[in-house]
Amino acid sequence: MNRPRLSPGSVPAGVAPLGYARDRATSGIVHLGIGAFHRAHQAVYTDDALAAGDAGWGITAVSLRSPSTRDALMPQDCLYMVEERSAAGPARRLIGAINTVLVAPEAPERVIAALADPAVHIVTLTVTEKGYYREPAGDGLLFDDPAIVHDLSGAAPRTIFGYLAAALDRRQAEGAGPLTLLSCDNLSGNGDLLDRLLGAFLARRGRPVERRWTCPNTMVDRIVPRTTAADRDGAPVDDHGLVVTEPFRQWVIEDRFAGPRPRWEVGGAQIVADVHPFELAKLRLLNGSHSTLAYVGLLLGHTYVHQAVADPALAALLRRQIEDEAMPTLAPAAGLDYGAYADALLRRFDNPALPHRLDQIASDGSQKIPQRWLAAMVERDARGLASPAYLLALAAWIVHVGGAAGRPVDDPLAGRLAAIWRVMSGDPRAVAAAMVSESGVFPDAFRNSATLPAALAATLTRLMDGDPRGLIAAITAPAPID
Ligand code: CS2
Repeated sequence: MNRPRLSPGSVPAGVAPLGYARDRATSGIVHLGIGAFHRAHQAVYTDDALAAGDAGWGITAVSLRSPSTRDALMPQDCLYMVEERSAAGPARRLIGAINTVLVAPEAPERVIAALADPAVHIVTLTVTEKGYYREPAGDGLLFDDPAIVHDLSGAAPRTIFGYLAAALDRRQAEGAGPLTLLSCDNLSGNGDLLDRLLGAFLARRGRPVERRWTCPNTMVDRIVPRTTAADRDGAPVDDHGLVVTEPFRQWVIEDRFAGPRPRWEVGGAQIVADVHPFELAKLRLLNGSHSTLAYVGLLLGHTYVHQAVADPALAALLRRQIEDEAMPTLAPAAGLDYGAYADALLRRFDNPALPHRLDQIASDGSQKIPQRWLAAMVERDARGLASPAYLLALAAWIVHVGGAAGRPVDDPLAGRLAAIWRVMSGDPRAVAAAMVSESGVFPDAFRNSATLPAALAATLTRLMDGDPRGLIAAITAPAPID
């Protein structure tokens, strides 16, 4: 296909242009972990603020691993399109908020210099759950992880902690202003967690640095599947940075900035006193449902989210999980209608115009399920409540990490999880027990529960009997009326 490469001079008709003149010389924000999500979320809110006249807030984006995003974006002046997909057809918009992309392993010093630049006031992060090197079952820093050991040695950093520590040192030495560190990952209390883990890293390093940063909690939401070659081929211009997403987006940020910030609220961001209820609802209702659709959906032979929610059995299971098991763990909060939220998210999942692969969501489950399912399960257990839908999802996760379908398991703990299956020779009761006690994923309250480990073993045994639909039907059958 002979189409021009996206550039300032080749923006096709029908693509909403930038609403401001770019100044790529100044960045007020450094973003760690440039991927599709950041480009479809925080960069869009920043673009809105730039268009509203908040100059100087461009983004220096950092890839902590691969050069691919830099190689895609730099030849097109870091311009790219966001394509919103719905039944109404695609809506495309140009984004110019990213000034430059650095590849950390190639130029660690440039990354530290960017973070230490006095013009930078905010560091945003989307490094995925595993980028925080936390113990999944607890919240401590994985001091034994080779990357953390490496960063503690003072060599050129590899993790967010090494980079942030080096930047804080330099900012202190050079008298730069305070920093707001904004975690935008799907973790419970993401800002507090970042603060705690960074504090643990700095304490272990043994060299104090003056505390001149804040870590507000945030809730981020937008469904952004990985861009495919077909997506790129369907665009009106050759855009190597294209991201496809849904029309919906939400960003709730705790009002605890250390210094100035762009007016992200002009793009719809909510700046609030307490993010916790928003974050819990999002993790337990949206992300928790996503993970259930992923593991149970793959087991039932589905490929995409929209197919999985169209399967009546799976839809019934999901309703059970959302309404009967997750929602009762959410305390009433002003301005939050959980029923309406759940209905809206089921409509968002049912979006065939935006195919979202279940195996993408299934990745890194060991890092995701503690805050998506296990926290709610142990809370229910403490109140004497059973969680059959969650248990089935959890059993499906265990089947998934056993590699049953011959699919590669994409998870930092894949080796450990596969070893549990091997050592236990696939015996469901033994596998369930060892997953709970040895995987490092389950919190103490789960491991020590008088009911949960046994209930999980029973559910896994029934699931492996080979009739998942029968098991779903048994769980979702309406209660007999007597
Ligand atoms: C998904 C999330 O991949 C996953 O695990 O659950 O990325 C989800 O699409 C976003 O959190 C939506 O905001």
